[in-house]
Amino acid sequence: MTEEQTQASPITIALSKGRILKETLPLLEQAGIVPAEDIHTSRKLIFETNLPDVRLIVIRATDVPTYVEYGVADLGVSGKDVLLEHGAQDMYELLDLRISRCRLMTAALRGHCMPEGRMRVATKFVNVARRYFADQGRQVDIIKLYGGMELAPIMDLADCIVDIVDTGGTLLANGLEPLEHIHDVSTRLVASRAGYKTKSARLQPIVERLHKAVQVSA
Ligand code: PRT
Ligand code: MG
Repeated sequence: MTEEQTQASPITIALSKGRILKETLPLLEQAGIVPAEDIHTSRKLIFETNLPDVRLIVIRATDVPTYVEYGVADLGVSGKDVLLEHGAQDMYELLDLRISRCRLMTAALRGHCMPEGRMRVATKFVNVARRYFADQGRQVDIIKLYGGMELAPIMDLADCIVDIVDTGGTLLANGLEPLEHIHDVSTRLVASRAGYKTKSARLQPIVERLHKAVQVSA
């Protein structure tokens, strides 16, 4: 892109759909960024805002790092769990938005001992799990699942799971208990390194306003 095009193109912020979105919109509003229509009821994926040069895209949480990494989105709002799983290299973590907080943990059937040798681990966080157990020198077979991880130990598909825990209620309801803490999770504002450099003059005021919004909401 030429300098002129960089100046003219809108700032695009990629938002994670679902529970993160619900907590992101009030923060954006506090920062003076308001979607031109109701994101919750619309089926659109791109939204203009009250600011003529800022638009929002609303996508699957796991796709946000990809849009940012390729420079298609200038900023992204993404869970730390998603960033860890994605790898998120060449990205700046600009702010901790302190919303949608939870923990990445291992969990297993209550009272069950872990096997001595190779362990089967069911998770959608395959990269996080692989790194975590490798760092500990533990031998594991990772089984990729897309949801309902709690079922895997019950059905003896796996010895343990790596999943998100908040209150612990879901684990409890399924006869599981949280075991090891892998990482604290909250939602982060990210930018691609390359993109942030070229548009920094326009991005910095937005980041600054969001920073203030986080402090006000804390
Ligand atoms: O669900 P889907 O596959 O469509 O998309 P998604 O899971 O990517 O999106 P969504 O809307 O579920 O949001 C997920 C993001 O929210 C995660 O990436 C986290 O960054 C964040 N987050 C915060 C959570 C939770 N808290 C949370 N409690 N994501 C999921 N959970 C689930 C968890 O998977 C488990 O089933 O809630 C259950 C545990 O909660 P407790 O309170 O019972 O322990
Ligand atoms: Mg979910």
